[in-house]
Amino acid sequence: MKLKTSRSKKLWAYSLKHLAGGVNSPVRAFNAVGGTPLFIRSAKGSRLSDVDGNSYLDYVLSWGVMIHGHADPDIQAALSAALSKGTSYGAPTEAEAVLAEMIKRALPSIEKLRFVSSGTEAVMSAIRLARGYTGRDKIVKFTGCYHGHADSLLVKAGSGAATFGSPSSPGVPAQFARNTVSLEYNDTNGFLNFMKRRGGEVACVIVEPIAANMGLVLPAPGFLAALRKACTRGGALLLFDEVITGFRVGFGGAQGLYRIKPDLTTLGKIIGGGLPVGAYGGREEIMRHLSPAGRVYQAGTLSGNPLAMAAGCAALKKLSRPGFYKKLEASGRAMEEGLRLIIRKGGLPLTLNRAGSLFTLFFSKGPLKDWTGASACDTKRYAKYFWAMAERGVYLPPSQFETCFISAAHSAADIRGTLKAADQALRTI
Ligand code: KE4
Repeated sequence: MKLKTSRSKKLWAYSLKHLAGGVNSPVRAFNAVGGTPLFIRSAKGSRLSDVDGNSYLDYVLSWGVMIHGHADPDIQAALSAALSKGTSYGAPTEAEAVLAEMIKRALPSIEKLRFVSSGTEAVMSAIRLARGYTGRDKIVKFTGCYHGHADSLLVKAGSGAATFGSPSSPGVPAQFARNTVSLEYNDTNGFLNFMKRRGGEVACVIVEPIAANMGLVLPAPGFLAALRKACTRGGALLLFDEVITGFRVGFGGAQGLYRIKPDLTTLGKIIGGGLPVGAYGGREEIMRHLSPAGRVYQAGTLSGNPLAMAAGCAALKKLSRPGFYKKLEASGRAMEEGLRLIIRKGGLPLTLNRAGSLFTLFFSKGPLKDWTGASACDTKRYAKYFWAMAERGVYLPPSQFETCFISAAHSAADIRGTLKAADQALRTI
């Protein structure tokens, strides 16, 4: 049945008058799936409600932030208590150090950290720190990985496999892009060959240890270990961008899961409990180069904001409870088993990748292990699937190149209902 979207349509026309592109982040404009973006009125637990009164099981969860589900009572209570004391001081507070200590306990590779206000700000600052610490300019990233919109990272792969990049956005100076090379994710040999030739110029290698921005793509066996070894050997820093995987795939993040110790880590999303937070951290002997202790400059008016710190502390406290990730894994497994059954029964070329409570159904035969594969997906059919699921009360990421997230608030009945909707939706597209 067609969705009622008259109020979303009205608000879309209104937003287009005042906001650039009608949105505050491009993916929300639904360009990849067409139609009118759904305007959300409220959210609770595993559900979103839009302004036309439609209710959805939410698998975007604010792009992975809401691991406890929406409007979690403990996080709300922590926020109200903080709110009664004001909202921002621009001065040190106890909560900043408390949250930092909680993060350090979970991620022992982090000896010191700095809070900022977004994942982009965390990555941008970590790159500057890596360059300041090593005295080198070049950085290595992997095609299909997204690390926020800092200039050095809006770079597409060079024409030759391992040539330095060119801007992937107007406004990024070519000379910035020429300091970034974008290699194929999971191409261990290609990476090692590059590092053999140019590793001495590289300040840092930045990677999503589990890639979640081309759809979900897992690291091939040995890939992350090869990055670690080559960085150690060549004097480059290994930067794990765990903005998505941090506290998502386990309390110790992907670095805990794969037992790889990066030199620097970036975090975001979950650690803010729904408020704007990013963080970057690593070995003390690197972090001491950061102002005011060192000379690498970085600052921020709302860094360590008291409300965000209170929400982050409450979110992480709940994550550290025994059995939290076991329950999330059970939900992820149930979703995977159900979708694999549907894939076997149906005739469509589909591939499912899953890591814990992260999963992506690719409209492609697969296997899906890099951007070359992901970019060949049938995005038109994905768009039809997106709307067929929305009409059945399931809100998926409005792009094939994003990842679905499950929260602790998703019940077994929610998962079953989602699988029923998927089974029906896939027969209609
Ligand atoms: P933010 O600046 O959006 O807080 O974080 C940037 C970022 C950094 N690193 C990784 C691995 C990320 O996934 C992100 C942002 N993720 C996207 C979703 N894939 C945010 C959604 C959006 O851009 O609106």
